[in-house]
Amino acid sequence: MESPVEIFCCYADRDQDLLAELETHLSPLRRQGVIVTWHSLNIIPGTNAEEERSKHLNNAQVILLLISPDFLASDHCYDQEMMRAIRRHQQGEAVVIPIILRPTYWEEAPFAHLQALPTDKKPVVTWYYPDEAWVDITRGIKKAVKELVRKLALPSQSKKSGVSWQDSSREGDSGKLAVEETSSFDVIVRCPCCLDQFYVGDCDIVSRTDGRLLRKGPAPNEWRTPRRENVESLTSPKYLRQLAGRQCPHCGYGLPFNIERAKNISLAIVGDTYSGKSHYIASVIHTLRERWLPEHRKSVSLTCLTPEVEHKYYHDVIRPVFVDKISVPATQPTSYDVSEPLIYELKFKSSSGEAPKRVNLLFYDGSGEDYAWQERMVRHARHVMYASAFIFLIDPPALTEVAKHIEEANQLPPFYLAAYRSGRSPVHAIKTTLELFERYHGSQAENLLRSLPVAITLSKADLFRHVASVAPAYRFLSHSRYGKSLHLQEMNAIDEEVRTLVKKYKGYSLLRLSQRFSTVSFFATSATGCAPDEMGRFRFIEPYRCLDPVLWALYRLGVLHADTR
Ligand SMILES: Nc1nc2c(ncn2[C@@H]2O[C@H](COP(=O)(O)OP(=O)(O)OP(=O)(O)O)[C@@H](O)[C@H]2O)c(=O)[nH]1
Ligand SMILES: [Mg+2]
Repeated sequence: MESPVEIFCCYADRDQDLLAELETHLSPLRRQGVIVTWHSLNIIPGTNAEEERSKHLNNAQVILLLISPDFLASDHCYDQEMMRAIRRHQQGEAVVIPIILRPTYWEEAPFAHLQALPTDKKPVVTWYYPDEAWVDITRGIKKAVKELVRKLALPSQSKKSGVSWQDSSREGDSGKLAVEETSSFDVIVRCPCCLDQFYVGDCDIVSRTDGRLLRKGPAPNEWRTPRRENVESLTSPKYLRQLAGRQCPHCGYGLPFNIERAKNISLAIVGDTYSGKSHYIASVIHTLRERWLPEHRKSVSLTCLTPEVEHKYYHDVIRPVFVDKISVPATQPTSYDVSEPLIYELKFKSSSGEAPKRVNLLFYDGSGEDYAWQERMVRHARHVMYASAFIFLIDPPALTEVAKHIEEANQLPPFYLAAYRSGRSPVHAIKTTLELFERYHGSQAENLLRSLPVAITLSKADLFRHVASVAPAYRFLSHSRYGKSLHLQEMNAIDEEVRTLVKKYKGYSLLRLSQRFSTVSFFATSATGCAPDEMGRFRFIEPYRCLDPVLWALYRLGVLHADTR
């Protein structure tokens, strides 16, 4: 909620003095911007009083009934305002709080069942120190407002989500890449590391130059709403000099600087051990930087928001594969509960002078063992449950018939195929993911899965060159063109090709499983372009089609336009 809660006060004319007292005691909440109050004395002479009154009565989120014998005796207060207020309360549109001003016989009134103030319903004027009664009332109102804000905050988050996706199915938008922003702030976000949700306003702000705490988040017993609603920007010179950033209030993870402004898109790259995940992620990053970005430099920029994670990934995977041309070892199953993803910001420049639109792409490189068992996945690879899209990698020789044909072709050293025989079905990792996703999301799972893009991807597509019966003319064995827009037709043709291939090699379980998804497409990619030798060395590194599943998912999520012709 951005605006203060509007409070309407119903009172009898004879209680004007007590209304003034109440107004005075509520002034701290008004100053904090938590509430605004309205009553008939606010009516400007010359305006239509009745219209004004009913407009505010119908809009207020909290309605105070100032109860006294005069209130109950007044037809206007009783029949018009009070009854209307109670109806709104019953319909869940407003919260009604009776405030007992003077001794009154109200036990049988229509509001008798509502929680009244002050505490113990002792009329204000009967308190020895009436100020104490007003303080008690102010506290009660603050508590009610806080509860109301808490209830309203979660649904309002989806309306405020930073990016509203374009209807990217429109034709004729070729040559454009775009996202649209509706509002500049998300108040509630999910930590990319521990994956818990939190209010951005609750975060500590720390210096990224010397680690100093610059501003502590509100304490648990503090009135948090103002800081949650008015998230402090980090663009002031004071913060910029310190490269200030926020920290997750749950796990202390240093959040990307744009956490509240960019939509986080988590591309879950899931596959069994040896399916090629690490080489694939390295190749996606390499291709994004070296091939895709140069084509779009005028309209998009790509920035790594996790330089330390990238540095380690560069050292462990990207440099060995792309510079030294050697294969990297299997990713070890993690013993940590949380894993830090690689995060890249895609910033779309705007020609109209508006603020640039941003999305963050999140990549988690997990071990195949962590995707093979629900018990491990739920601890070490929970990100799959919050995925924006899935890229399932299938190792072609995991399909028995493909392995047989490669063996017969006798072009690869035997050690190469031996490694594939993990004994698990080629669809094991997909099934485990699906089961956990359904278990976690319950009745929502079907709906979520309907809209989630799922790219079923044969990794190591270069291996098909060793299978004599695969025509070299297959499109997936050619390089992608990363022109101005996405070539959807070509992707659809590859989807057909790969489905036919999977059928030909009797990958029926994979085809059956694919029917569980509504937004699904088949791909074939090669992260390296060739297989490593016995020493793990590649003759050359020439990835192809690795970006296809990523770009397709971004298109399906409405981030990118496609050339649909
Ligand atoms: N022919 C070929 N081999 C590949 C390709 N990508 C990876 N490999 C080989 O496949 C093996 C497994 O690749 P990884 O990327 O380590 O597989 P992973 O899915 O990360 O495996 P885990 O980390 O154990 O879960 C390595 O020996 C790679 O050299 C490819 O595009 N083509
Ligand atoms: Mg790996």
